Amino acid sequence: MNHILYGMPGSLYTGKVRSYLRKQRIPFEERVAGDPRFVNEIVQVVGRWIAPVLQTPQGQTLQDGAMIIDYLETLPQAGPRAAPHDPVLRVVAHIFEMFGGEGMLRPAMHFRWNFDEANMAFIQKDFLSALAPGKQGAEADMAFAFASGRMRKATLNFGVTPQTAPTIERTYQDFLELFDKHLQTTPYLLGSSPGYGDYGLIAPLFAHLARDPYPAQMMKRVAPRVSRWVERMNAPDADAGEYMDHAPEWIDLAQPCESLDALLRFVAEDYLPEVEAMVRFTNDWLAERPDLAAGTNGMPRPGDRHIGMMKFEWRGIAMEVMVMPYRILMLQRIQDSAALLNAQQGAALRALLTRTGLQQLLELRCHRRVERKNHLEVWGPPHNNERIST
Ligand SMILES: N[C@@H](CCC(=O)N[C@@H](CS)C(=O)NCC(=O)O)C(=O)O
Repeated sequence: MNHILYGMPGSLYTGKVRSYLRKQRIPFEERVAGDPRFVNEIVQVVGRWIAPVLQTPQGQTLQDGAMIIDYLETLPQAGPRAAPHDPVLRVVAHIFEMFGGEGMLRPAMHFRWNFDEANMAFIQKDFLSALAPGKQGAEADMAFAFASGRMRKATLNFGVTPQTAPTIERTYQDFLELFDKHLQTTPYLLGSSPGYGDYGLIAPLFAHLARDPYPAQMMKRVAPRVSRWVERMNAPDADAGEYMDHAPEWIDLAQPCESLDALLRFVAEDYLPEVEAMVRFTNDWLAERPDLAAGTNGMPRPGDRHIGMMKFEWRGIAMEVMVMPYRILMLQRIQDSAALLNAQQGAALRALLTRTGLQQLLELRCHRRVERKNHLEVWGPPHNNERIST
């Protein structure tokens, strides 16, 4: 039996896992979330409706894109590992994994849900074929109204409003230009094969930003190399003929790479303020709940994914967004990989992050770790002897 991937073509996080499975040439079968086996069996096991879910040939059920890739990395594969050999590059890869999967939700959701004239006919058909296969008429209309209503609400809760939209559009275009420039010399983010960073970035850049009609056209116009990278990320081979033999196996951080620095500076401006605010909010939230049992998430409905709404200033604009413990888990991945570095590597990483404005990513910590249990994010035990400060 093959691995089975449950998700849908229009799903952001499914795209991350699909791309990985293809790149590793791991045989798999994809099933849509409207498949009765997902609705009747998988949702019961996972405890909530969420995609992607991977079922292994041994019958194990795994949820969450990052956890699924971590599991698949332990298998003998045909393709390149997601973790770069250089441990410093690995930290950089996890920074882009977090930024792609979390920091880029605003442009992804904005360009999907706020361009109805260009997008809606496609999105409706695309959603229905995956969520309600075979359904028509009023039943289909109701299914789409429910799904799109939820996603439009989520769009607002991620911080996409009429006040923030013009800046989201402008800065997404900046990102496209920077990434396009970077791809001039390398087919993947950090060299000749895809890594955690590419898998993070493909999440928003495939289903939403390369596939929905309005942003797809924009990507082709503004950043043809990014559009090619999206194709490449879905190909089982390296699909990088245009680089001939010029691309480095891995980017050498000992040499200046201005286009990578520029991307990291973009992450610092675009996302670091939100990470800072999230850690502060979460530490206050935890301080108010000193008795929260380890292994629980403290939510009235355990399947809920955000602990509250926080305000912070984003590029000079007041922004209000959900605070999601999952994002703390992604931050921990960066910090855990940084903790493995020796003194020389640590110094190289600090130099890179200091010159790009991201040094705080290594310092911002919550008073309790986020762990995963029964397919949910839960709080780990309180740290012992740790200075509590917010
Ligand atoms: N961090 C999770 C996020 C999964 C996620 O948010 N998936 C979306 C689809 S792309 C979903 O299931 N949304 C349903 C909902 O929130 O109701 C992962 O990587 O698996």
